[in-house]
Amino acid sequence: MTVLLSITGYPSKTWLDALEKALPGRRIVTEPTGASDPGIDYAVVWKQPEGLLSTLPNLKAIFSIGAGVDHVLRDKSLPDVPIARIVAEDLTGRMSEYVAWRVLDHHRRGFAYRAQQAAGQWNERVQPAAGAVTVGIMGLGELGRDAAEKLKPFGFKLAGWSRTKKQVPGVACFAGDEELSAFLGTTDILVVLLPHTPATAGILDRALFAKLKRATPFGGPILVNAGRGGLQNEADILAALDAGTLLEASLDVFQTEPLPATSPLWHHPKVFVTPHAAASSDPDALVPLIVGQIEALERGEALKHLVDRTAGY
Ligand code: NDP
Ligand code: OXD
Repeated sequence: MTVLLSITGYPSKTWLDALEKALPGRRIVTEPTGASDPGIDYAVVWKQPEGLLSTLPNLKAIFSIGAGVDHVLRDKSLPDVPIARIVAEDLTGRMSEYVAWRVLDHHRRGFAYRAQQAAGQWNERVQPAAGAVTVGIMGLGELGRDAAEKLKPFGFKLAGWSRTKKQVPGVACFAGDEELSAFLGTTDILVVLLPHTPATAGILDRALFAKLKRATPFGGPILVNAGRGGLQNEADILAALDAGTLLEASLDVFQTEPLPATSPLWHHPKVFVTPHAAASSDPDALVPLIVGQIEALERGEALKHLVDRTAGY
């Protein structure tokens, strides 16, 4: 059995080491041998070169090393084999830490206090109670539901939006295009944990920001996007921040990554930038899960966490 590891834009050595450790005696390669390598059974990928996987006649499955699969599906010549993504306590926990961190920083007026500290100002800001604030989560999947659970103990009001209707205790659940405006109208802090699909591309735009609750306890709505950069229109975010349609934003993902040095987002006083680091994929935690999936498939069992290619996630 041979596994192809194809990772671009991301250090791959730690993944290679972890795969070799977890699959002793098996062949792990980082590129096919020849144009049409018949020996490769499985591909473990992040942004694999387009067309690469279609050259492998005996490929049985593709494994994304992340929760998202837009980086896999952008290759329009993918072979017709199952694609599985990561669903893991480790990755989910990291994302919920990021969400709690950003929501609490905005809620506790981190932007205002950092600016005041820089100016040497002692000035207590109005601090709304958590119970007076609604955190609206776009995407009530593995990550969105866990983030909601982790925010609950602080006492925030919670809302969530998904494609199909969900029942999550303590979360006001909205679904579909028809309920998007109602969801946005209840939201003070918008947390985005959607996948990037044809249906969600560019969804975070001027029109959407205008539907967020205006009279929030902070004086305007706040955006936190850790989903994908392709969800957001960055010119619209900047215009909304400058017009006050958005008060502040925390962005972990960008239309172009790394974020170009010329982007005004880097230096905007109302923007907090992290380098697509909200929930890193840790090979030590995730390789055992991928190897477990390969072993299950070899025993004739079904793969878990399969991707619906038509829906795009
Ligand atoms: P899931 O597939 O478990 O959840 C996706 C959620 O989005 C579901 O609730 C789904 O609805 C909803 N959704 C999808 N399309 C639409 C739509 N058109 N309209 C409304 N809702 C929609 O994914 P995860 O929670 O595991 O991950 C979410 C995303 O987070 C990933 O795809 C990835 O892009 C991003 N991510 C970012 C990381 C980072 O470090 N910044 C790390 C890991 C992930 P339904 O429930 O009805 O299917
Ligand atoms: C992922 C990511 O999809 O890290 O897991 O972005």
